[in-house]
Formats: sequence, structure tokens, C-alpha cells
Amino acid sequence: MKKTFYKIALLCLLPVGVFAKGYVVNLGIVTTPNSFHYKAAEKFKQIVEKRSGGDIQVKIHHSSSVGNETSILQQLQLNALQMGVITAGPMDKFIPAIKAIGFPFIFDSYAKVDKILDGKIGQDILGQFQSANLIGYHFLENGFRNITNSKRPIHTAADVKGLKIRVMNSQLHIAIWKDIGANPTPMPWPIYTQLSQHVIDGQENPLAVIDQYKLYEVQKYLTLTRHVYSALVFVGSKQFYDALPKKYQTLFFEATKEASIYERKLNRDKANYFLADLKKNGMIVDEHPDLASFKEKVMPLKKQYRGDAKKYLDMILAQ
Ligand code: EAX
Repeated sequence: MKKTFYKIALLCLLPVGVFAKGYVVNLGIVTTPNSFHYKAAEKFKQIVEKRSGGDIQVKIHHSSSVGNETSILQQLQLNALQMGVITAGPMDKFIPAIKAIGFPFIFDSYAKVDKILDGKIGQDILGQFQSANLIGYHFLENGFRNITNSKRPIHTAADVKGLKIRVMNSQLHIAIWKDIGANPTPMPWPIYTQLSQHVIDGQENPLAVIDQYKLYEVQKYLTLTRHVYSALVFVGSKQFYDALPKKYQTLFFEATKEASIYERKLNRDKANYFLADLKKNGMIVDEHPDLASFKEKVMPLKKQYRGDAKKYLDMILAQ
């Protein structure tokens, strides 16, 4: 009896001992397991656990269970979390240069997105994460953002006037929607309840997010503005990264790159599905809004850009 007890106790202790020697990576995201953020995180987990021979264990904390995106970034700075898949918007308070890629209407194709984000400009911006005590590993994709609301069809910028639009906790996004004429209200994701209770009239997100969160139940009108390309970033704790052996530092860069390429393809392959599904679920869609009216309102924002944000914005505009 006693022997069996010890055997069981030993068996229970063994896995703990193995992991105690290795590394545990707590990864935070704000979206649910059907999201692309999660699919990327899952791919990263598979690659890292396999190639480290189980020496690294990745735990995915989804649905804001470890806090909103701003809070996840703060926890990464303190090494309370080790990884996150975060939207570029709320990062601009931490890394101002990221505003360059969030400038409205700056990307007109995926080819240009990939050229900039995977090229020198993107690499330079990721390098700047270090000064915020973070590691910017790789860009992946949320998608082009589109506006929805419950009040009225939006065709021109004038139709937005006075609408209470939820925006991300981002300096740039607040400025964009102020300039368009809305009443921007920053709040963290998710926002279904606030929409259903009419605390806010509208919001803007990629089609996948609008569909996966069933926002068609609480938003009647969708306008394909594609006003901002919404990048996601694999972000990590610098303190954690600095303490990793070289071979694992390399593995983290490889795994985030592979997971990002995988996720972008998955996201783009499904783009048409989401539009069809939103229509099927009753949304009234304006597929050809007057984009010139929106551009006219937001272009003066360029003058407010300073420092590296301005430098990279000018470089992208010159391409
Ligand atoms: O996918 O907060 C937001 O609007 C972001 O797009 C978030 O990543 C939801």
C-alpha cells in the first residue's frame, strides 16, 4: 500500500520536474479560439514545442483571460507574460513608429503590405520594440478594417458625423475618427455587449472579426471602407528572450515567422467567405463607398506625424 502510494507520488512529480528544467511561455490574446490570432498562436505553440523536444511549453491564454491588449503589453514589459499576438493599434503608445503602417489608405494591396512589412521598413519598426523592453518578432494579419453601425447607411464621410464609434485604445485611431467627424470612444475588445446596449453606435474591424463575433446581430450597416490595414504582431518579453539560450532565440524567430506566413494565407484565403456570410446574416453592405470623401478628411493627419513615425510614413508613401 505504502509502496504504491510512493510510486504514484513519484509519477505525479515527474512531469513537474521535467517542466521545471525547461521553459514555460505564457501567451496572451484577447480573441476566442476561432480567431486568426488564436490560429497563429496555436501554430507557434506546435512548432516551438516540437522543435524544442518538449523543453519549451507554450500556454495560450485566450479571450482576454489575462487582460486586454494594453495590459498584455504591460505584462510583457514586466515578463509577467512572455508572448502575445497583439493588434498594432494599441501599440502606438509604446512604439510610436508603428503609426507609420497604420496610416489610413496607405496600402492598396497585399503585395504592398508584404513588401513593406517583411522588408527593411517593417524590420526597422520591429527592431524599435526593444526600446520599449519588448521584442517585435514578426508581423501577421488582422486585416483591412471596415466600419459598421446600427444607425444608418454610411456612404460618404459626412454620414459618419456625430456617430459614437468604438475605437481601439490607440492615439492614431482616435485621431482618425475625430477627423472623419465621429465621436470616437476608445475601449478594449470585446465590445458586443456595448453594441447591443447601444452604449456605442458603431465600430470598425476586419470582416473576419465582425463575422466571428456575430456583430451582424447588433449592427445593421456595413461599409467596405478598408480604411486601415490592421497588422497583428507577435510580441514578446525582452527579459524572457534575453535569458533564452541562443538556439531557442533563433527558434522563436523561426516559429513566429512560419506561424505568421501560415496565418496570413489562411486569413486571405477565407476573405470572400466572411463577406458572403455577413450578407447572409442580414447586413446591408455598401461595397463601393465614396472613399475620396474619407481620404480628404484624414490626409491632413500626415502633418501631425513626428520623428520615426514620420520618417517611415514618408518612406512608405514614396514607394
Ligand atoms: O480582433 O480591438 C480590436 O478592434 C482588434 O481588431 C481586435 O484584435 C479584435
